[in-house]
Amino acid sequence: MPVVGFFSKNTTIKLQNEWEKRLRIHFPSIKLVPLLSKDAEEATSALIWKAPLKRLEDLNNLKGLISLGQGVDHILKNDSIPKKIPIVRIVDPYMAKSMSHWVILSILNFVRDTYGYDNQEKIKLYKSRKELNFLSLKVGIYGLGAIGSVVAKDLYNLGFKVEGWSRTKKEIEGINCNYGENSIEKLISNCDIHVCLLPLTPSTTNIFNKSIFAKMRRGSCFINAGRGEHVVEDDLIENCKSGHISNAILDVYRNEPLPKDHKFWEQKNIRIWPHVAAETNPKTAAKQIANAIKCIDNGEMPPNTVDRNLGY
Ligand code: NDP
Ligand code: OXD
Repeated sequence: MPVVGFFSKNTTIKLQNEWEKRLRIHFPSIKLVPLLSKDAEEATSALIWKAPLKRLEDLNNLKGLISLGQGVDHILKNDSIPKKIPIVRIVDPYMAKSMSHWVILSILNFVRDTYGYDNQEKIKLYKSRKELNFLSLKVGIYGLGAIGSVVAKDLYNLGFKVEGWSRTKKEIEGINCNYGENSIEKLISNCDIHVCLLPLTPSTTNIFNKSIFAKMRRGSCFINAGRGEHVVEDDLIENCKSGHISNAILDVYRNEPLPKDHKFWEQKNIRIWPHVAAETNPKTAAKQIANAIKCIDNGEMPPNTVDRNLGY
């Protein structure tokens, strides 16, 4: 019977039971135990989100780690995890679609000026506002992976011009795909809407900074659902204040939950979402996680094991 140590940011026994129920559909003998409990000392794998990573050092039977999300930065920030322990991530088409819906919602709110109409409604003002012409807007998608490639295709199918950026070469019908460090410049200067769907690695940390914002077109819209550490927050605030960035829609922050006294809350053209753009869904993700646990127990390399050298 494989014992799996479980930890999620909102660890409740209810959530753990929900995962156990879903996982048992695919692997009936799986047992989930709280990562911080004595029982976890038996665990051969751990299913975790933002766990206290020191705890892993006590688990002598541990053979593999599984992220409860698509990102693994919350695990890789501890570089003392032995290299022989595979780190597996979720890759779920449900999450990619869910993210796509959130990005589309954010972009359409920008294009149709939803927030302007919300303000007019408060003062009972019945008046048309300037609408942007979507045919002349170009969207830049930073990161064309499991999520970014789906978002790019969906936006193209909605009629937007889309340009993308990744580390290695990609071919996606209808999308102008750039790759490699220097080609980020093309997206920065060619696009009106910038969507960050990158993983957090040493090469992508603070990538959206003063010098990059300065090269964006005046009035650009900036959307971040990657990680908070992709953005130098003071540089974003400065650009939002000056109107160089006309709207920023954020789902992720350097400190989560976003502290109540954070300047983002006061900045009227920054919209705050509480890291919900694409939440992990036990129903759709359970099969691949059960399979990963099986592989780990059999000493096999599970699909979607991350490359520790690349950091994603
Ligand atoms: P993938 O690993 O599938 O894709 C990452 C993409 O980023 C790839 O296209 C990769 O290029 C590109 N990339 C990585 N490093 C660089 C670099 N230095 N320069 C240029 N491109 C780079 O990740 P996912 O699509 O599954 O997820 C992306 C991120 O989205 C996650 O890591 C997480 O941070 C975030 N996320 C946020 C959620 C939310 O609710 N806010 C939900 C889920 C994920 P290449 O293809 O060449 O390797
Ligand atoms: C993820 C996330 O990485 O929700 O899955 O941020």
